[in-house]
Amino acid sequence: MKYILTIALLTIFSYNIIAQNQIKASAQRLEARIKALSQYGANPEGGVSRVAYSEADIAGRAYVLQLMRDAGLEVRIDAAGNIIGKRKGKNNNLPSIAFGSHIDSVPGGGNYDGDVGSLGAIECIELMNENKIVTEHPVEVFIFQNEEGGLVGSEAISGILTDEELSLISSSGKTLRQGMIDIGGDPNRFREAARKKGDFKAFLELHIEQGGFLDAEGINIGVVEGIVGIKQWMVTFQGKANHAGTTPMDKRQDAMLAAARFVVETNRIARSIPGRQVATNGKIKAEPGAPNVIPGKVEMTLEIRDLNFEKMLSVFEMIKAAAVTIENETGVSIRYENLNEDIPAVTDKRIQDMIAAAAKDLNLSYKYMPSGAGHDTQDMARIAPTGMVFVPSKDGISHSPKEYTSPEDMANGASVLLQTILKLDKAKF
Ligand code: HGY
Ligand code: MN
Ligand code: MN
Repeated sequence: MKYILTIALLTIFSYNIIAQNQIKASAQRLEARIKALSQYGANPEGGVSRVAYSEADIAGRAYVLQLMRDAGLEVRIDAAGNIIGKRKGKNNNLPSIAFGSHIDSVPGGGNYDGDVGSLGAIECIELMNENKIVTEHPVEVFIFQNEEGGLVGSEAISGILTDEELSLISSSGKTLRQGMIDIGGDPNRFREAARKKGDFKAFLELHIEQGGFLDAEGINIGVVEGIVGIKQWMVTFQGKANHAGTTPMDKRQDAMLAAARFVVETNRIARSIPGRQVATNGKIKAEPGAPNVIPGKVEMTLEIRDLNFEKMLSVFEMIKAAAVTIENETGVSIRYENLNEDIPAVTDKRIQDMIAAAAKDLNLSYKYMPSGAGHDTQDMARIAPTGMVFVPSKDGISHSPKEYTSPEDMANGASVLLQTILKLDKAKF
């Protein structure tokens, strides 16, 4: 009799293990929620312009906050304006397992960047509820504020946001200070949002790849090994406005000419050295901005990215050296103002391998790879071991209304995220 009972218990136990590591996220629920979220800031091209602190962002935040509440999370907005949902574990003295992403977008962006990781995190809570899973560790879902404007929310959580940064102007036209107030934070207390090393067992983020490797190779899951550093400057070209008709070509101090040559040099230098570094001039403003006036002043951004911070700085030095020639030949002065800096971050090898094992258990193909995009995870890596799960971006398109990830790929990512959380919950480290 005892023997039969043991076999019966073992069968139930092993069934439970098999069942638990085969839990599949709901592609339908994720698709419905991505569609619902995409209403907030929908643009005519089929994407979103849900820039941080805009009315659309505030409405989108209310939508995801309600989903979190409905999933039984204890939800709060921290002093920096991040949305945080907590689910108790069996032992709440243990550090949390944290996971999440962002829902703000770039101007003219897509419906998946950040949204897949945010809704995927909530999906994991739904799956825990449906499968009556209570983890040992408490878990926390994060929706970071203003990721696109410089990882602002995760900078606050990791304790590196500064008062000076609060005066920066965001894509919404508001200062970070005003934006933080508008989303329920308090710029006079934002430092209270900071969390310290040891608060989290780990931080995980599900995100679309935003590049084309997974899609081109037909691979389901990306195991992110590292995230590039990002450095951004505002470059000001100061020439002399003058009459476009009466000023001879050899008597001009044309700020637009200097800026145009700067763009060519940026591109040439970034391509001239081996490696994956990238450099971009993404935003430009010419003054006074009239067809019959030689531009006296141009403001243009420069952004450099690479997994190696020293290489980023050396590319910048090469561009500055080339700019001296431009100054001498155009009579236009060129100066640089730091805008934003995110250092490269490697993810935790143990967690990378948990993600790979989770994909394998779910019969999903996977590859280890770097991230060419910046993410909140690189800030969280300052205070916790981290892991990132990528899912394919169709044709590698992102930061565009044409951004697309299929419901099946979103669900695969959320299923892997849940299994990684459960593996972390049992892991001894
Ligand atoms: O710009 C980036 O890499 C990210 O999408 N914020
Ligand atoms: Mn993102
Ligand atoms: Mn982005």
